[in-house]
Amino acid sequence: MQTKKQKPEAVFALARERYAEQGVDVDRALKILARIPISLHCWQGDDVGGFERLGVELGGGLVATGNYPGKARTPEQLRGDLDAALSLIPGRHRLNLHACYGEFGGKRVDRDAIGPEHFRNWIAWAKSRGLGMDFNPTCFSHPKAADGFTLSHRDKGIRGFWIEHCLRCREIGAAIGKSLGTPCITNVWIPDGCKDTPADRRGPRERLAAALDVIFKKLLSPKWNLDSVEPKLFGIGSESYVVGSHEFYLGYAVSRRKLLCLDAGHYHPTESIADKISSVLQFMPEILLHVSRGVRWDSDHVVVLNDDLAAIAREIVANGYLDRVHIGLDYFDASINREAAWVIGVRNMLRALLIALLEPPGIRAAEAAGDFTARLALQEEARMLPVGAVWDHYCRSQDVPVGDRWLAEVKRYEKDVLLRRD
Ligand code: RNT
Ligand code: ZN
Repeated sequence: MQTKKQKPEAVFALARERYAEQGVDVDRALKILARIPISLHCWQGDDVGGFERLGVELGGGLVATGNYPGKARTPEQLRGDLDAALSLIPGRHRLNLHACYGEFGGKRVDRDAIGPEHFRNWIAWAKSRGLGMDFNPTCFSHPKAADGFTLSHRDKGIRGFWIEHCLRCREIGAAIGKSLGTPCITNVWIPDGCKDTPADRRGPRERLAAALDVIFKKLLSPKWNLDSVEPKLFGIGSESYVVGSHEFYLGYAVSRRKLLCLDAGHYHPTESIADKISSVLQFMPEILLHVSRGVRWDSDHVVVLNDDLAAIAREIVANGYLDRVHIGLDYFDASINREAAWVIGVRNMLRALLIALLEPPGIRAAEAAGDFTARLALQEEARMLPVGAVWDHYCRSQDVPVGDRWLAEVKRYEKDVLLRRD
């Protein structure tokens, strides 16, 4: 009779054999998976709130619906929540921080006055956990962004304010990268756009290109900071016109040698970013992904393991782009436990990568031989391969909960920590 301990490993051994029959080396796949960092977005922990206490609502067309109890209200709470989530996720990852999460010691420090010192605690926390960090200017939820324009604003003073903010964010990014010994990706996204048909589409785009050129003028070592720009087709309140559209930033990133950030929720609802990866990588060395899930008009639902996600992961892995594609998550759901939202999204991203790493080579071989019948047959058969047993083994070997056991941990954390906050 098998003991409880032996049984799961016996299941894994069978799965490994099954994959070996298909020409897949499971051990190699798991070694690669363990080295892929996912950048965890801090903003899922408090509905994109931050710690500035400006008394303004979430802006820029970003909406976090729901009022699930227990959201983090202090940096200590948010770091505690991130620790709790990370303990349920296999592998070593990164933290993606927004500028509005700085710590200002009760003082009012406006966005054009922030510096690395306001992020000291975050950097120390990341260092002690062995995490890399990424960074973002916060060009929304601010009185100077109230009319929906920032870097492309017609008013020179307002434009200058946001330019200064972004300049400082790059310096903070470089300070972060230097402290942690891994480049920080500083990603610029701005909400600028119009609800209704604009009379001038050209002016704001000319102003945005000029503002970005000022922001990126100072060269910073790519060892510490990498700049990226994030397009969007339309947003809530910018349905008719977005200054920083896909074509705008594609052209900008190619001509200025910047990273392009592809957000899965920023395109037409039937358009997938998976197909864009091998297109844009013909013309730029690296890109950033904001993995998200669009549903109808919302671009930021929790990432689930669907065909869209599998296709994104597959394009990265099958094309050998793991060192050129930086993977970050970007969603915010305030209607469910926020810890669970993080854990579900990251575990799904990793599972999608695992599926891609375990793809039977026969699929590509069939295509190369011109046998499209076999390609489709093998693609569909591959769906039933025992990836679950491999994933469970991976979680076990990384000392994180197997299967839905992480949920009990989240519920315990909710009862002991989160519910005591409200
Ligand atoms: C908004 C962009 C952007 C934000 C974060 C909070 O549509 O996706 O990346 O979600 O900066
Ligand atoms: Zn995004």
